[in-house]
Amino acid sequence: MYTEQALRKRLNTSVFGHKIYTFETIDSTNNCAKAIAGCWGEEGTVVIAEQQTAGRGRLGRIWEASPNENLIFSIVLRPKVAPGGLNLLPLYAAVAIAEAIEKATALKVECKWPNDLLVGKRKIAGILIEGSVKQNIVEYVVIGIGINVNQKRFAGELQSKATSLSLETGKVIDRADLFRTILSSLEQHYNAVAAKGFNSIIPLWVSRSTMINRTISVSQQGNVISGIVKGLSTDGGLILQSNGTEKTLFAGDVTVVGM
Ligand code: BT5
Repeated sequence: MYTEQALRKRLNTSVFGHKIYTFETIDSTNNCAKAIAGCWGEEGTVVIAEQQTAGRGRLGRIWEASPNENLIFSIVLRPKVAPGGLNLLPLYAAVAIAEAIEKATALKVECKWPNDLLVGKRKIAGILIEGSVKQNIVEYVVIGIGINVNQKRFAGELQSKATSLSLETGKVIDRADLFRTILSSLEQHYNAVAAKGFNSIIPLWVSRSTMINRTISVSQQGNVISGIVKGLSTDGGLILQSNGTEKTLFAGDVTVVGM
């Protein structure tokens, strides 16, 4: 079980992780972080757990992670971004986490729109952004992060879709070290995008994606749209050329044809 003290040791951030709440078991770190944010919890507050009883992905899907082997945490942010820019947040988080994982393990990490990180085409991490907008102002954003670290076995459909840092490197990864590296990368990129604009993350994200110019199909609650990925819009949408027209999508599950 993590202790706040152990996580904080050698942490070199100034705002991210200023407060860290650790839990053995929790329903979802995102629920707790949202409750804290709703009570004016400070930017950079982290909620981290060994186990979630209701860990979730988008649209209520389940995030499965065996206890004591992975990283499961959420961060409270109060970005100065218009509601229309919120789709850039998962891209920012994906780039920062990918960079940190590469620094810690030397693995090559790929970004898959909108919120996945892949190693060798398998999902190694997922990002869940939730927030509150009041009177057209972003009140807070919670970034929930699940990373498969030392887990070696996955059940059901995940057997063929998921992987972990340990499976990919053949090593046991120090989770506290990785947590600090990720927090530091998230803070550095946050400061950079706050200064330059959140859409400055787009070229970094694109350079980590193999989706551009590929044929994909995007499933959106039962509807499937196929087309060729032309890039990202300045507000983080996926530009798809489909049936002779360009469409910009803001949500959906992507399958890359031929993968
Ligand atoms: C995500 O959703 O990938 C976002 C996952 C975010 C999880 C974190 S953990 C901390 C925080 N607290 C929470 O309650 N959540 C966040 P989505 O794109 O909807 O993908 C969900 C799908 O990923 C599932 O339906 C499975 O197919 C797959 N999946 C579930 N667990 C996985 C795992 N450990 N590794 C890889 N894939 C997984």
